[in-house]
This record gives sequence, C-alpha cells and structure tokens, in this order.
Amino acid sequence: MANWFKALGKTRNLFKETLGGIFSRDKDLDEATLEELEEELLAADVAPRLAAEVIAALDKARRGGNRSRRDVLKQVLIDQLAQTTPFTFSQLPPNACLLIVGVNGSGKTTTTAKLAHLALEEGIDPLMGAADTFRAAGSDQLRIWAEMVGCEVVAGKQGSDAAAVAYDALDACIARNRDLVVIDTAGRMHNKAPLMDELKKIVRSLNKRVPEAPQETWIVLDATIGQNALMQARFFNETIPLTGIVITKLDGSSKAGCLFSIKKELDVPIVFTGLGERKEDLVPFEAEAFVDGLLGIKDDDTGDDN
Ligand SMILES: Nc1nc2c(ncn2[C@@H]2O[C@H](COP(=O)(O)OP(=O)(O)OP(=O)(O)O)[C@@H](O)[C@H]2O)c(=O)[nH]1
Ligand SMILES: [Mg+2]
Repeated sequence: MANWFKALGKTRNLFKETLGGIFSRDKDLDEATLEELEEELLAADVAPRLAAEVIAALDKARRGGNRSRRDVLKQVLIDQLAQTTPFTFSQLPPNACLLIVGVNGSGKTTTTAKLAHLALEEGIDPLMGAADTFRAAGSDQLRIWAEMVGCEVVAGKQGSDAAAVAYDALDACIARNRDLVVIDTAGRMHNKAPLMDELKKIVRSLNKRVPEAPQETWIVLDATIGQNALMQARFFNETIPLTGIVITKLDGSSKAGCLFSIKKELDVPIVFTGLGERKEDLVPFEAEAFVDGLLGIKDDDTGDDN
C-alpha cells in the first residue's frame, strides 16, 4: 500500500501555503478572501478554469451550504480528475506493446522498469525494449534495472536506429511469447521537430510488425515542473496520440496544480504515479488519495474544517 500521504508531504506544503486561507479558522471566507484565493491558485499553476470552479463551489458553500469548506474543495478537485476504472495489465491483448515517451529526465527509464516490476507482480510476463539508442548509458541503465526487477531486455547498439530496436523488441515479445513489451525511448524535447519525427518513425515501425501496436502510448511527466508539463503533453499528443499519463516525482516539491489542467485538457487517464525512486514506488493513480494527500486529509479525519 503506497503511502500517498507521506510522499505528498513537500507538495502539500507548497499547496497549503496557497490554501492556508481556506483552512484558517479565524479568516472568514468573504468575497475578498475568495478573490485573494483565486489569485493564489493561479500562482500555484492551477488552470484559470479550475480556479474559477473552485471559487464558485466555495462561494456556493459559503452562501448557505452546510458542508465543510474542505469537503467542498475535495469534491471539486476529485471531480476535475474524473478518473475512470484503474488500469490493469491483464486488460491488454496478448503480446501487447506499451511505448514510453517524454522529455529528457522525466523518469521514462525508471518508469519502464517499475512497470515491468508491477506487471510481474500481476502475473504478467513482460519484456523490456531499450530504444533509447541516443546515449550508451540509455540501455545500460535499463539493463541494471532489468536485473533488479528480473526482466529481460532487448537492446540495440548506441547510435543504432531506435525504430529498428523497437521493432526487434516487439518481434522478440511475439517470438518468446511474452504477454507484454514495455519500450523505453530517448528523452526528446517536445519542440524539436526531428526528434518528434523519430517518434512517429518508431510508431510506424511497430505498426509494421503488428498493425495495432503500440496499444498503449504513455507520456511520463515530471510533476515538479508545473505548467510546462502541460505544454509537453500537448505537443506529444499532437505527434502520436497518447493513451495514458504517468506522473513522476510527486514525492518531490511538485507543482500539483498542473495535474488538474493536464487531465482536463487532454482527457487522457492518469494511469500511474511515481512516489519515489525504488522499484516499488510506482503506484496506480488514485484521485481521492492524491487529493487527500494534497489537502492534508488523513484516513481517520473527521472532515471538519481546520
Ligand atoms: N523522487 C523521485 N525520483 C524519480 C521518480 N521517477 C524517476 N526519478 C528519478 O529521476 C531521475 C531521472 O530518471 P530516468 O528514469 O533516468 O529519466 P529518463 O526520462 O529516462 O531520462 P532520459 O533518458 O535522460 O531522458 C532519476 O534519478 C530517477 O531516480 C519519482 O517518482 N520520484
Ligand atoms: Mg532514460
């Protein structure tokens, strides 16, 4: 069981500075406070539309609703994340292909290995593809992880064609009758056209082996960078349609407001969350646990304003 509450400590501190006004007893939730709060929400990278919705809900509660302010806020935030059923590896077809993409350093390689670990725990037999051929260290890093999680890797030489390695990895998945291949790719800046074209080439190459592959394409986003993550997700989604979002480093001082805007704009599910650097630290995203962690609500809380 992941400790969301502990992992979100630093994020919560950032968020609480913003939301202090809502929670302090001696501060009446008058119109001036609401206005002040809206500005603070915007400063914390909460999208304008969401900030407006939060304020409207609090205003409504203030005008006569008897629910606690915190419950109102919690519900607005959970509704924004509108999560569907949790992802399971067993819902994938046989020899499924999961492509991992994102900008430099967002946590792709680590996440690829953590996903293989989770798949193994679910009784799924995975393979990993090291299609980061850009740096020699790219596939070495995945090999080290592979030993830790007990999963085979298909890798190419440094400088070789990433699309060819991706193809080989999927081919090996089929030949070795594995349930799933998770393919790690090189970090690429979302605004560099040649790099984004390489991503399209990887997808075309996978298509050649299996027309439906990749069945899943997940972007790995670093939660600590805030609103820029939205920009990245937007560019990647325009290049190759994304089917999932993995948010890493929520255990750092993340600017969690960006999660709400990304989810809202892309309407792609947030599938997993990185809460630390160990192999066990990737957990399915849970909207309520996330919002509780953010607002400082513990399981045994009564929900009273404080
Ligand atoms: N605290 C924390 N650190 C993480 C998390 N996920 C990844 N990291 C760290 O982030 C750093 C970068 O992770 P990588 O997996 O190498 O990132 P990458 O996207 O593969 O990087 P490039 O291949 O260079 O683009 C490493 O030090 C990881 O340990 C997380 O959820 N929490
Ligand atoms: Mg990497």
